[in-house]
Amino acid sequence: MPNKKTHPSALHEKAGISPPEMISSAAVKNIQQFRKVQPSSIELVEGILAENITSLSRAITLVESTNVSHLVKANEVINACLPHANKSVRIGITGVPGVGKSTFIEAFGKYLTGLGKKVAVLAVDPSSTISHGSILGDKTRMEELVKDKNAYIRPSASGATLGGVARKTRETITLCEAGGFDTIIIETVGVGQSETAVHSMVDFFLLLKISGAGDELQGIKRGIMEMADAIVINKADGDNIKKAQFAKMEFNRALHLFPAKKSEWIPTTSTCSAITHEGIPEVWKTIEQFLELTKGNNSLFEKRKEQNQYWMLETIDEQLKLNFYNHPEIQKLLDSTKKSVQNDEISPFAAASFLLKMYFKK
Ligand SMILES: Nc1nc2c(ncn2[C@@H]2O[C@H](COP(=O)(O)OP(=O)(O)O)[C@@H](O)[C@H]2O)c(=O)[nH]1
Ligand SMILES: [Mg+2]
Repeated sequence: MPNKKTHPSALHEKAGISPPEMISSAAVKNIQQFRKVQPSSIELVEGILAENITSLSRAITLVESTNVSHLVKANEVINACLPHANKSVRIGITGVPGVGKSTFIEAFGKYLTGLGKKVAVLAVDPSSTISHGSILGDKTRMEELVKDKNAYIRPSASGATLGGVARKTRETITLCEAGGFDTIIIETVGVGQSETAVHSMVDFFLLLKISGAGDELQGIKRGIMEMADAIVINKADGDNIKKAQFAKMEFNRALHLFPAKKSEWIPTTSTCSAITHEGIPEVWKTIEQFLELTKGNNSLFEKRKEQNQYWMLETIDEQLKLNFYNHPEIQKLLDSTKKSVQNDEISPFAAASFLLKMYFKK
């Protein structure tokens, strides 16, 4: 008799049903994406040139990495981006903490994106290594600019040395320019040597100030004023307008005491309010005039060439030092040699030449 099974028997197992999903497929996908192999340098470059922000951010992270294997890849990306760089206006902004740099950059940046520009905001802040980046807090302050799809805000790279932070920022400029940003704003904290570093990577250097009670000129480092292409007195609003006007006059007088600039640009002074936006468009007008002059007499490009040479030498300095101090033999000898110097057993010069000899022998 043929086995005609028309109904399931209790002796037979039912067709199984798949167990309920314990892990959501979305989460799995997320994790898999995370594990995805890192994009190649060619993929990164393609992404950057296509103005893809994720690719840009990834490339900047690569540049900022201290991992030696990343350095090779970062250099590949930068070299491929170089022919597409160099076509933005680079603006440095400095001023003591509290003067209103972040608020100013938010207002100024919004004004520029309103003109159809693509604005990248970078920062050089060596202290951020310790304080975990004051600009991180700023990023929340630049609420409007953060949301603007034509703006890109990148907190300061961390690094043990200003030279290191500055080099990374310099390379980030190249990446941003290749990524289609035509206006690069670099903020620096108004302390230490970071102004010099920023001044060496921008076309236009803006010093932000606020008015005091008649003591405007006190406490400003002469060198910083000398570097400025414009001094802008911020917070010229409310009761402060008159004082700001007065400060502007004072600074104007002081600026005349400095020697003329190679570019033939005569530094300007003005007032503005980052809150009411009064005077903000005028700052851009000044920069446009500056560009017209310095492009016309070629000093803009001359300056950039000089800056490139400067950064080449800076990078050599930095890499040599890094290599020296990371050398295993030197690391072994450094502490004991320092002690010997401290105990007057050996002169500092003899000690230095001993260590250098050990280094170059390798
Ligand atoms: N009244 C007035 N306050 C301002 C202006 N710009 C900035 N501030 C305020 O000054 C403080 C410091 O500003 P911030 O942008 O953080 O300064 P930063 O440290 O130079 O970046 C904040 O409380 C701002 O709201 C301005 O133009 N007018
Ligand atoms: Mg700030």
